[in-house]
Amino acid sequence: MTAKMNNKFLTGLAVAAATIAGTFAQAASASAFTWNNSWTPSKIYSQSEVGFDHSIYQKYVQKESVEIPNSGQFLLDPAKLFLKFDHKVNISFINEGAGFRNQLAFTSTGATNASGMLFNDISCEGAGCVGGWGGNALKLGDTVKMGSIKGGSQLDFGLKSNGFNGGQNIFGTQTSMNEDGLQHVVAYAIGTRHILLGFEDLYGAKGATGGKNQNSDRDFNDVVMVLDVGEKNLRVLKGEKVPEPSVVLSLLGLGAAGLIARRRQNNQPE
Ligand SMILES: [Ca+2]
Ligand SMILES: [Ca+2]
Repeated sequence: MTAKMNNKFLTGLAVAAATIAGTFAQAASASAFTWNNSWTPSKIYSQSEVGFDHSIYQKYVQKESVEIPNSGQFLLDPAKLFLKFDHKVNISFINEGAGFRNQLAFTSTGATNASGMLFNDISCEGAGCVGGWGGNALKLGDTVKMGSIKGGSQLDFGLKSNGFNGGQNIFGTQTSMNEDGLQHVVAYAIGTRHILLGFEDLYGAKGATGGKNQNSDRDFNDVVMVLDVGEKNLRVLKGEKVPEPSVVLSLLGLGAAGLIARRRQNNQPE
């Protein structure tokens, strides 16, 4: 990795994420991403149908086979994408530079329990695609609506490497739970409400061969998505102070239960 490459990367992804503190409201559960083979593909909307514009995110997509150096130091922790506020979460396809036809799924646990396959064939063809290796299933900016996710939910994402063609390697956000013990997801806060997610689909360390290793380039551009979590959630993920959603709860009359609980606590002997 040359200094020039480092600088290029720094002025791309890292500068955009430079203000991120990376503090999160809750720790993720220590479990691997569990794939459900009965999931069916989600409905895909064009970016014009959902008012999305992929073009402003293309500058963050790493060049093909260019390793992201020391990616850990720039990360939001993709294993701790906790939403504090209700939001209709969308995920949009930004690009892919992969020969594999990967699949992406999500889970939400906590206040909203949901899961599903988001994209079942992440293959891009045409102008603007990093990779043009067949499939042609997605256009830049194509979007899946993940639905209304309640505040108090933990989002997680898993990649099935070459899943459309029967691949079985599943890579999740929790590095220690991946079979090769390596990081396969990077996350960066972008703008006011979006999180950029980049995935590496090849097993093993950079250049490693033999066994299950796949001579990985560790470029993290094999699937690149943008997740809309809303402004308040992103601010929380960036470690900023945001007014508590309990204010809204009390307006709905649900605060009474909290008051009773608090009185009970106060009655406890010290
Ligand atoms: Ca790639
Ligand atoms: Ca790669």
